[in-house]
Amino acid sequence: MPPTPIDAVDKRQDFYRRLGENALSPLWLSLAALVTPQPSSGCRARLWRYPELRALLMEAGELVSVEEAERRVLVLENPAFAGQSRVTTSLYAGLQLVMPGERARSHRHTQSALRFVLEGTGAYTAVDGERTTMHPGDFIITPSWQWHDHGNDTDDPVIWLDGLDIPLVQALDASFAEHLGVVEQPVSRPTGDSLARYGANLLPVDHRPTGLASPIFSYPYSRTREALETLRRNGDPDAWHGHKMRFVNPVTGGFAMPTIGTFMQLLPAGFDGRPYRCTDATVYTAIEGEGRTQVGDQTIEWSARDVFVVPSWSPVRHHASGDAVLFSFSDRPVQQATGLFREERSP
Ligand code: GTQ
Repeated sequence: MPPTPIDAVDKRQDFYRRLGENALSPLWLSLAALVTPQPSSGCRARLWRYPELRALLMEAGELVSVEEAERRVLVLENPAFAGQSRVTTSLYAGLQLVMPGERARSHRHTQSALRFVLEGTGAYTAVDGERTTMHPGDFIITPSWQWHDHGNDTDDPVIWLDGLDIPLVQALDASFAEHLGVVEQPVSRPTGDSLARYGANLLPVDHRPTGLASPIFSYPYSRTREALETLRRNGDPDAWHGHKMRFVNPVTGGFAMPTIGTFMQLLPAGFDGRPYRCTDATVYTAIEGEGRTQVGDQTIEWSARDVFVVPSWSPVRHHASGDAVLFSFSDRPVQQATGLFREERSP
């Protein structure tokens, strides 16, 4: 008997099925979606208003204990990545609440974390044996694999924005985590020690870097704000960014963390920025003031403590009504280290 003739389409279908059975796939069906002419994750611009976030977080405070939650956090999920705990393709963001008297127990993980304090004065986070006191606008880091626990001995709730490289570590499949076994790590250095040692334009004379992250755990807003104010007095803002600075590891001159870049910018009253785009999708929060940011053809109107996200390669224009200060973070260090970072200023 001659073989049954099958047409070319059936032959292909049969071929693709057999490829699948052999853990293979034809590149010609996926190439255009894999290697795109421009960034194409679908990541969307989105605003979270603080009053709504805060109300939901306080509800979480009543419904879930910090012991049960370990970290009482509402994750900011990009609408394009529902259920994936991503605010951008590579980064995670969340809002964390620690109520008066609470302790979030000590643990460590390979993911790096940043905290940007939005509300409450006097709570603390302990990192590597030192407690750092929190004030609104402070930028605090938890480097990879450092023990950290949080506590609030004040009479008011403390709320901060968490930024972590969770999706990035997930992509690399390099997650490790463990609990210390006691709620609080032993305190071995007084509060303020690392800031005096590494954050005063000085370094210990024989200092050798011990890790990739900045040895300064806390960048107090009082100092950041003072520098920005002086820059504002001294000259015109950059036409795209206003007065924009990046947080620095004083040992290397690089970013404060190896995977997450952090920035603070003052937009003077009436600032009307020109369009700018870059390949690092960015999470912003205002610590002072209000304004609006055009992201592509969308306009985001923000006030103090609102959080918004800008996708990769979307044109951004900032406008500020009164003086405004924006904190932001992105995966720029990774993109720069790998030669991927691109930016474009429009006239
Ligand atoms: O505070 O240690 O938002 O481990 C996510 C994971 C916060 C933290 C988050 C964490 C933490």
